[in-house]
Amino acid sequence: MDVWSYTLEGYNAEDTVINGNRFLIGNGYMGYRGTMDEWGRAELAAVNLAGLYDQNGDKWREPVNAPNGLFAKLFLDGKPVSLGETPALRHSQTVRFRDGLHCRDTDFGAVRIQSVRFASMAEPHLLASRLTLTFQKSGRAELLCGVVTELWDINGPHLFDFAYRRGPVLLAEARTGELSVPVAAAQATVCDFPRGEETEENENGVFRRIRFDAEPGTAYTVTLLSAVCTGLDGPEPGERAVFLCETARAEGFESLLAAHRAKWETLWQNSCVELRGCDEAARALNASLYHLHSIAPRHAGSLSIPARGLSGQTYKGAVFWDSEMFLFPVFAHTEPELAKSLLRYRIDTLPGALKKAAEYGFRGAFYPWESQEGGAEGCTDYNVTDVFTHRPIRTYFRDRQIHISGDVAYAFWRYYEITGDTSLFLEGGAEVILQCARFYLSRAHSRVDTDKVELLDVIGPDEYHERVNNNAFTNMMAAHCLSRVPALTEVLAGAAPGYMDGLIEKLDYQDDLRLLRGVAPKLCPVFAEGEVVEQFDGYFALEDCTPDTVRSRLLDEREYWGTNHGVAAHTQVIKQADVIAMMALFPSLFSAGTVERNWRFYEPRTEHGSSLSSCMYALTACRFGRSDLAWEHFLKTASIDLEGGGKHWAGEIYIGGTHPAANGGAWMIAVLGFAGLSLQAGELTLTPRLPPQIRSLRFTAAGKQITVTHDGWTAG
Ligand code: IFM
Repeated sequence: MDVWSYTLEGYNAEDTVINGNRFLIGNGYMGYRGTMDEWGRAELAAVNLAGLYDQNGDKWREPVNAPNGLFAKLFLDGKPVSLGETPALRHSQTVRFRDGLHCRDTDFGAVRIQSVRFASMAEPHLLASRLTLTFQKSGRAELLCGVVTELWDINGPHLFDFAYRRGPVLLAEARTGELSVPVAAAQATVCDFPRGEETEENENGVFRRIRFDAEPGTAYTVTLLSAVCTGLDGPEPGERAVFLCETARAEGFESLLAAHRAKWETLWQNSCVELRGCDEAARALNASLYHLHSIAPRHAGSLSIPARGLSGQTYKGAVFWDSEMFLFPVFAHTEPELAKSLLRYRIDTLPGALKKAAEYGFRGAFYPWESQEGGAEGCTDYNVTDVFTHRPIRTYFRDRQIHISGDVAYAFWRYYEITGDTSLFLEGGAEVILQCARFYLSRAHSRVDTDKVELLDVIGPDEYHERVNNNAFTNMMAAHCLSRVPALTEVLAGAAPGYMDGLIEKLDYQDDLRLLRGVAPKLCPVFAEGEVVEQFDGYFALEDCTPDTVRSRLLDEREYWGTNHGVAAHTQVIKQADVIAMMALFPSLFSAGTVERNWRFYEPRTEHGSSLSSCMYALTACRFGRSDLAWEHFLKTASIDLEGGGKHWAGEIYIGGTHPAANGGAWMIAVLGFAGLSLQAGELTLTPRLPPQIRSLRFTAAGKQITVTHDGWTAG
């Protein structure tokens, strides 16, 4: 098995959506779905842009899809040749992980179409594709290439006032509806054979018709180069896109490809985890890291990653806690600059978090549950649609999933712990922590009778139980956040004398400082050695049953399990790791025996209805020395996007796409779980617990080449 690529033979129309995700290419600036060159809106072809959002009327705000400048459709003797429309004798689609290439090879009998496509890792605005057409018999061939502006949108349209330019480079320009941000996509073509050409524009875009007499046995090669720029990148994006296409054409496909490959190679140097012993797992792990690299915002110093990456507009293109808990750890260990970009996004969006807290009547920073541009809250009050009534259901993710602020603060602290670098605190990270702590101070309730401090009416990671009291995970994140303030003061006293005093003064924080020292211990969930931690007040009194029992009660496959009347709400069945997630994040607080006891209690009660769940179970199984129990969770997590797994619907809302959190989770299980890596201020230790299926793991950490086997580990 080639562990560096994935190929699917044959064509099945039903897999079109999944394949769009599975074969996605991207470079952090944009994602290009794994669709055929000749496909369009109906097949969900899309160029998904990072960080640019638009709201159409009162529909959901979502990221913008750019016009598709890699479109090319062949007509042979006047008839279209298109997969799905034209019978194919043979078809295959491949994604190559090592160098980020998408390849298709379709033999239609009369003609064979092959293409190689990439989203340049060297030039974030550039897409390139090379088509090779080989004919069986002579005929009149016409290749319609161009920039397609008929776009797939979930809550669109988002682009208006299209203007086209024809010439050696085709250009489509438009502006977003809400903020009038210009968006431009250009296309240049290169052909090396005699042909006739003409250009045209219509309501679907701007096109070039390339006509030629096809000779049997001859391979005709056409290179398509497309540049995408927006008003967020700088002035005159249209001119810039045309210029980039012209420059790319002068440089040539081979040279562009070489630069792209060289960049990919450098990315793998630091991040590659060579897994020996199980090819299936090795390939799934490579695929996971491939997806992470394809969506990592290296072009920006301050940007995070949406929950469905750049595979489309699902989940409104929003940034969730997934970024801090599942993506940040990979980058913090392999590419700290990128980890900083993810955290800077939270620094830059602090005003949005302050505003949200104030809107709910609290002080401090309440980060959006679904964060969009500038920290705008994308999560709506009605986030799921009921399959029976088709009415929106009131969900409380937006208002009650308050662990998000603690998750953000946790990641800032982890960055410091892993790297020993305090610079992010001084860039604004310290202020983020202080404001998150302030939020919990104003959100918590103090009980007169018990002297306990409580967080009431919240939602933990398990979203099937809404509006519960004292969710252990949430209380722990809040307590940790509060306790970071004195810890930070101590760290910065040495690293940046006077900085905290200035900040406390600036934020008028003296009273909060006095309060929080006493509050943190009272908020922290109570747990006893070897005991099962109750997920929230009253959880143990709920009906004790399994996910299968709950599933058997569904009246509709797509029915939503959560909310007040959901099938899981009154049972102990949980959507995803919750108490176990807490134990994974705070390993030093729980003994191996306690973790195992909790694992064995909660795992059979967990639906794993979120792609974030299995990773936490796998990590904790490693902690109590049972990597064999972790193995299935690892495979499931790592292969989710190859298998097209994960949930595709929440009620009537489409939630499909790639799963960056699981991709990051796969790395965490392999490196932090199986190899047991721990980095503290750049100093590493390893506690290997390889499962029997893995012979060895090799990866780079702290500049050293680590090899882990069943006999131990070496660092070279
Ligand atoms: O952040 C997650 C959440 O925990 C479960 N629902 C999906 C979100 C995005 O991945």
